[in-house]
Amino acid sequence: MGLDNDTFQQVLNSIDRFVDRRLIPAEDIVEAENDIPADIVQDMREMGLSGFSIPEEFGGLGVSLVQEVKIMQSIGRTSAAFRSLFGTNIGIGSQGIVMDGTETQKQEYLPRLATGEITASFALTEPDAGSDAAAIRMTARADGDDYVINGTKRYITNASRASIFTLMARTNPDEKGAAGISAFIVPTDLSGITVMPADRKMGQRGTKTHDVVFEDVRVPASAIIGGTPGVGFKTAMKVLDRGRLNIAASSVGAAARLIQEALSYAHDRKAFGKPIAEFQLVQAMLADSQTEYYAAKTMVEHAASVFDEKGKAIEEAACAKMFCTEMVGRVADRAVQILGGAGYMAEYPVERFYRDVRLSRIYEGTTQIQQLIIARQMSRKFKEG
Ligand code: COS
Repeated sequence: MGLDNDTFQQVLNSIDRFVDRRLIPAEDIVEAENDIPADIVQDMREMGLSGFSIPEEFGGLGVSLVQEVKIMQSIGRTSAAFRSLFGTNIGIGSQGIVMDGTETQKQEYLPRLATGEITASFALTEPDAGSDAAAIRMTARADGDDYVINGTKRYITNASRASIFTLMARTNPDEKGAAGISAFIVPTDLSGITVMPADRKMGQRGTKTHDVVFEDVRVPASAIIGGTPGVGFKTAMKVLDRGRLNIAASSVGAAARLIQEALSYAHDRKAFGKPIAEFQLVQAMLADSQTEYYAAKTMVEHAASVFDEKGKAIEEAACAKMFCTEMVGRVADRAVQILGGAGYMAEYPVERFYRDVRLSRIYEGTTQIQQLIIARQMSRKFKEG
């Protein structure tokens, strides 16, 4: 499964080089302009970044999940905006189609998602349904051979860049929970769809999230992912399990960058007549960060190997999401502390990373939701004996 080792190593090396030479030098522009320059968007497409998780038969690279988390660690070393641009194509926006789509749906959408010609956006969250995803209210009412969609989605990443939404809506109004939900592929240019202005956020400048309002949006029944109504919640959960490994891996990448920034500063900066890297209290912070980084890296790669082997890794993905995102929060905090006053200044990347990584503990399932998933899996296994 995935690419052979030599080919993969070449891909990873070229992504590493691209991150170092092209993306890291552009971080300040993204921060200042709150957008990614068009020439970099084009270069990212040409690198094949939109399609590495999409199977080869549909034009992607078809990497394994272990390989994917290594790529995401590399990309995690730079601004979250870059990952966010193609992240919905390789992750939560496309994977519902990859996992549960019909052959026709795969043929129609995956090749264009793989090249980055079109962008897919994942539309689950609503104003009154975040952690309790099964509480969504958006309706998709059957009308002849069509469904008519009404409601509002919230914090939808890439909504303004997307050509399609993979969207969860309630097709059975009598069923209040998960069983009444179906997943749809909805072209974003249909009449009745309004993408609201981009949200203003604490960090992650250059990423775009929006409310999206649906008023009597008509789609054919063939837009239901996999063709079967009532199983959309399960599709969403499977997609999120995989997506959580992506977030975990990019957190590991962000930690690597933060440790590098802190280490480099600690060797440059002198106090009391010597580099602060020679003081044991600074060394303790560096060592704690490196140890946690190593544990997180090992965990996410192992969780991905379980997914590759068994086709799912619900508990492992939740453990990795929780540990890696909490870890990078601590690493970012220590990096600011090591840089001292400089760490609070926008001139140094740790200030931006500190704000950017805060979201990791929230999106694609908060730490508390991961705890709930892990404990449920533990109890289920305990009861099964
Ligand atoms: N894979 C496959 N199926 C799954 C699944 C998974 N990971 N998790 C749940 N399901 C299935 C269950 O097996 C159940 O099916 P059956 O009724 O046939 O047994 C169904 O889905 C409902 O599951 P459950 O009862 O566990 O649903 P809950 O409403 O209790 O919700 C949580 C479960 C809390 C885990 C879910 O709402 C969640 O993940 N919330 C966070 C949402 C999130 O991450 N939002 C971020 C938005 S995207 S950026």
